[in-house]
Amino acid sequence: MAGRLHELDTNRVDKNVWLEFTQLAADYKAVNLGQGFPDFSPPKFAREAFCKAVSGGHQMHQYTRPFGHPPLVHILAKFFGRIVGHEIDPLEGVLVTVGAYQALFCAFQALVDEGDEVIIVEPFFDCYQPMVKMAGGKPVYVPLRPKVGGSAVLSSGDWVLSAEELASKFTPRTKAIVINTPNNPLGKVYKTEELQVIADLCIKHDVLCISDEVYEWLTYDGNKHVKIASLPGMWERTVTIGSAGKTFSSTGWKVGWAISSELIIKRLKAKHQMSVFDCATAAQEAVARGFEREYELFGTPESYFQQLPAMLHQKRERLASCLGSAGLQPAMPEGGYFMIVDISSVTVDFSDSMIPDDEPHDFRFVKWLIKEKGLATIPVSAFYSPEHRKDFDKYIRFCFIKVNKILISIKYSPIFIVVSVITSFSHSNSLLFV
Ligand code: IK2
Repeated sequence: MAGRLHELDTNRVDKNVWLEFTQLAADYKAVNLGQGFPDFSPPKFAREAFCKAVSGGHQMHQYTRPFGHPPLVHILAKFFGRIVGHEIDPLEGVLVTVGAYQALFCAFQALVDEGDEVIIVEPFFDCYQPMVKMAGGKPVYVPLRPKVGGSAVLSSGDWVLSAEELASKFTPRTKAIVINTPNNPLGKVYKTEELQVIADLCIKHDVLCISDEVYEWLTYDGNKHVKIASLPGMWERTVTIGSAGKTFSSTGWKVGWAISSELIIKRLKAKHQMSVFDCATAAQEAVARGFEREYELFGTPESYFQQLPAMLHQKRERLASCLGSAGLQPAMPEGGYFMIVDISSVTVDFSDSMIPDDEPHDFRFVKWLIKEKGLATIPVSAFYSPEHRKDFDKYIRFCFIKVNKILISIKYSPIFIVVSVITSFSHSNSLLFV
């Protein structure tokens, strides 16, 4: 037996940016603007719904319907049917999963076969690539790039796809494309015209679309989230993925869903049945009550889907102003709760911090920032394929769904002074961080 155990390849647990940087932030007790989760509770109505579920009848503590708790699939079908302009069968067109993460996993497992090519738009949520590979597929990358010409990149909307480059990635082996709007880490909210280019190619080449829309309610400055499934000819070929964690600021509940045609959902159900089978009943019950409330209040000022982005808009401004007064210019996110900043003007001496030199620059920079200055962020090249990582290793990502005290603390703490120092020194391209 010992021999067998020796054979087990522990390297198969890949390095993971979340594990690595969350641990590092904890080890150094850093102010954590890294991983994307709120450091405050879900809204009162959601908390109360959860408590009511837990203290309710015995059924709330037992298995529910494996493909989704009935009240939840019914309200999701009703809610999203109204938005997408398509009748959704609650039992056949919706699958409830353990967070959006498992919905992604089921989608790749169900739809990608050995040798299929899957186009992934970069930067992308890091699990897409390994999940495509696990299903036997081949990831094919196409990057969003900052618009060339003009002045500095001011908004996440300045990151665009080249229609020609995108078209060149479609081959007879292409099975699916994965998009994420609003995008993590950029905050880009795709415009209808941009989605139309993608939709036209999907229809032309008979390709499926996996659309990760976990930040769908979080848009700013009048930008509107558009569902690619709502474009003509796209409903049948799109899997739309959502997350209660992002919707109701409750990432620990791990409730997500996939919505699509009956044919596609049937295939996802088969994977779900063989992996997870059933999701936590009480959490699903609470999410159902949350959506029922939001259905009634939709578009009114009382709706959480109005209140959360309004609150986040202020946090976005606050963080941008802290960074701006330190001379760092963020690409203002149109959506989501992340902001990326170009660090290329900052020169750092890593030699004292024992940071390995075989890593991308942004990884080294973030490690240095955590270890030496007590501020945790996330390196943006983690959201790129190994092939393109080197071209995008000059950005770091800040998460701004944090209590104001934390955001303000950046401004008044030594960290902020350090950030200011970073920038003032960077202007002369000299370096002194002591
Ligand atoms: N899709 C995207 C684009 C996500 O960002 C996430 C979750 N979180 O990201 C943490 C971070 O970037 O710091 C998911 C899917 C997974 O969502 P869930 O938590 O519902 O599984």
